[in-house]
Amino acid sequence: GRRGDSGLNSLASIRANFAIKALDGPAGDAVAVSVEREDVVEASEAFRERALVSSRAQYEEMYKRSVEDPDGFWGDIASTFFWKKKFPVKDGKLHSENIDVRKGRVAVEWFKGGETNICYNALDRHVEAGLGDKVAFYWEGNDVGVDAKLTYKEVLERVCQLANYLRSQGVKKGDAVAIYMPMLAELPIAMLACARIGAVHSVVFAGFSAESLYQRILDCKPNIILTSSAVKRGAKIINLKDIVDDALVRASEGGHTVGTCLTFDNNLAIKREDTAWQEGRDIWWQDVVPSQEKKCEVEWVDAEDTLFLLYTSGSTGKPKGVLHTTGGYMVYAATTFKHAFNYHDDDVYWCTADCGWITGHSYLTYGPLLNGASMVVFEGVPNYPDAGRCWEIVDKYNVTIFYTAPTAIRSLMRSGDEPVKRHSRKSLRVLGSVGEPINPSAWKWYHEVVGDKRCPISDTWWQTETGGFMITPLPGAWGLKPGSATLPFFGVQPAVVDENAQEQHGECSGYLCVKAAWPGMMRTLQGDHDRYETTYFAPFKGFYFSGDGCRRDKDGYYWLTGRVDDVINVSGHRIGTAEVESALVSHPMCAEAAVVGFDHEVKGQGIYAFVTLLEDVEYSEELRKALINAVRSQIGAFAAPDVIHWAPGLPKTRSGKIMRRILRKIASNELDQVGDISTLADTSVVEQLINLRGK
Ligand code: 6R9
Repeated sequence: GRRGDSGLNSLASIRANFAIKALDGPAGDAVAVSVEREDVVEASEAFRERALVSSRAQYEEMYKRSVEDPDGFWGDIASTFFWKKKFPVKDGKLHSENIDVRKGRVAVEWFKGGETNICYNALDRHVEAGLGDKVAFYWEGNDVGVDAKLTYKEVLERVCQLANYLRSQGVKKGDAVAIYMPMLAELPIAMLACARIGAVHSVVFAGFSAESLYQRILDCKPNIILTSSAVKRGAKIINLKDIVDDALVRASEGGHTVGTCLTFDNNLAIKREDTAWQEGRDIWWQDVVPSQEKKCEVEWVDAEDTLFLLYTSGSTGKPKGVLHTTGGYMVYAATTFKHAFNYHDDDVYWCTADCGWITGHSYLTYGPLLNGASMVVFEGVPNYPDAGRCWEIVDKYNVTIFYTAPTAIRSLMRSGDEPVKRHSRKSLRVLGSVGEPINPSAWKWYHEVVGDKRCPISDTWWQTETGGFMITPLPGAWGLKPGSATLPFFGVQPAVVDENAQEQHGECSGYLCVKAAWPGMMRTLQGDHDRYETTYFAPFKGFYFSGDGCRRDKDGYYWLTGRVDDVINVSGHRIGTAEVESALVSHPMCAEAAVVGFDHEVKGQGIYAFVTLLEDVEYSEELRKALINAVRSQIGAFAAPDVIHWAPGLPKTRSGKIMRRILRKIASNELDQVGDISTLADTSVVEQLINLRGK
């Protein structure tokens, strides 16, 4: 399999029936089979001369302080930002934390009582320091030749205009604002405008369906939604406004009416006059925003006031609204960005993520802007119009730091070296990877072909919930091992634990947890603090549980092995199997569905769905398409199953629990490894399923 070349097996595939509730069986058995790899890739002397941290010893010293004196360590860094009111020191501390459910309610606060504004720190601060004419965004459109440039001063003006408009609509501190937009410069601008007035942005990736958007709207109840008329991705045009209209109708029926829909006309597909329009609710951005004042008073907020909500998938139920606050997140996003990419003022940074995901929040918007960086904002996809597009853009803007996902790397790798080598790429200094484990063969291609062996690779492990990087190389500080995210960031105390919540020491493998709070961590789940505690802090008492499995080698390097819960990682997007299952069973012909992940050459994991139809319903191609469409319309196209496997019955225990371990083996065609099926209520189901493989 694809992951085979890493010598690692995912805990998920071995501890197949793992559920957070039932931690049954030994944890360490899975990744222990890994092969030790000794190829260590060191940075060049020239690179190390410009490294912010240039040796492991220097890191160890800084790390030691960061965990022994977190308040001193983070307080010093926080002091380099602008605070309207400096954060107070209480009993020698700048933060308070309880992450142990046995000791009471889980609660984390950093810099509480301090007043600041992240938009002010990301924009005004730089303009006031004389950087107003520095380029903030090099916007590159989906189509070649369509581009725009915005300086810090210009971004600030646009942010102010939008913020003024939002205020004029009555949006105030603490109010939620939904954003459903493609990667126009207006998307990060919209986020910053919310932050400026203390409003809480809730960005929904513009690939989600109307149903998903509606659910998120119902959960956070915004009175205004920002969108654009359409989006062009590659050669496809999608009318976003139609999707928003649909979601808003559902929201009204569901009990929440959104008063204003501000639509950016990006001049695609449909003309203004042909756009479905609801007078009183719908407003063209261009009609009301550019006429606003270019100055807007900042709303100073407490460090612990909410900055944003971002919904993410879990192993059960509906998506969770991960809530991040202002001060700790600001300090953490900025510091991790600077160190993991060895950022210098003359860098040009490009992150290919969409603002609809956490990477687009922390490392396309806040992290780089807080550092005063110039960055590329790209509307399109990496292989349009061809596989050379990324490197063409790298050369066009002299990109020095390039940050993308393993799925993009693997897909470009399949087009061969020529589209890469056709372009010079001589500006590149650092390469980054995020979203899923990067297999060593893709790592090596990225390093050797894209980076000409010159650029260290920062494989950054983190999550929506962590706000920023947790385990990541600091380029130049220590040697890299292809496939390993290497060592913890400052202030992060990872713990590898077994199923009894016992921390393992030295070389080991198990569940990846964290044993103390860090500034960027989420504070709660929107409207559901109990779920926050049960999901993240109850499974292993005394720890934050990440949902990932990992191994730690003799050098202390971490090797992430994938999710150990029922979350599938498709092209770096988290998808809960339960969500896909519920979309499938929403189809009137579907009686039952069970979804598992399988290794996919490009996407990392693909979605494999076992579907039982109602009695007397015949399988057909048409039905297969209809089922896939049900998922598209309930969640979004990116969650469409790759395989529908007709299942007359599903393998269940006598207590009715579906044995996913068996389904995973059938999905990955490891039919000889189905294992013990004696606990099944009906063992003949397995053979039936095997016979229907590929049918
Ligand atoms: C940032 C982001 C989080 C999950 C996480 C893990 C996987 C992310 C990774 C990685 C191995 C890396 N993941 N980065 N696994 N190596 N460098 O992707 O956030 O969408 O919340 O996903 O992604 O499984 O638990 P999010």
